[in-house]
Amino acid sequence: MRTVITFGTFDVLHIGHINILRRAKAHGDRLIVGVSSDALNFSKKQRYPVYSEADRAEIISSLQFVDEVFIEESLELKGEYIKKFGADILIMGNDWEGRFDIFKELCEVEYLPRTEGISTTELIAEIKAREDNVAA
Ligand code: C2G
Repeated sequence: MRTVITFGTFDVLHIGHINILRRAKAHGDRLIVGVSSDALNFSKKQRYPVYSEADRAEIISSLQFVDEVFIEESLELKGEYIKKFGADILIMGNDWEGRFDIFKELCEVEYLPRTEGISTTELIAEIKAREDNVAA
């Protein structure tokens, strides 16, 4: 049994999230996803996600290629999570290229190409722009 682990906020779920989770699962038999906590997001980005951590975790755990979800409380705990879940490989999008190479002593680490042209930030901007058009 080969266990894959990945991490992310997965706020306002979109096709880029689906693509990376599907491709992550294809690297093994079991996919574990660490969904970053609201507090972790606030400390990294000075804003809270649109969806709460409970809703984000629920949405991700309902995807057919996701086997288990937990809340990622701190970026620094990745090594502990890798050990706890017995992960054989850590997968991240290539916006994180090189950032988690220190965990190569614990498991394989691979970065997959991001899906072009979509992000939660752009989606929020797009929705806002449409609202402004309607209002004008
Ligand atoms: N992603 C992607 N293509 C996109 C957008 C995101 O492949 N167009 C990938 C990212 O590379 C990441 C995952 O989807 O691997 C989750 O992305 P985010 O929700 O933006 O997560 P992030 O804020 O990068 O949190 O411990 C790490 C953090 O929890 C990662």
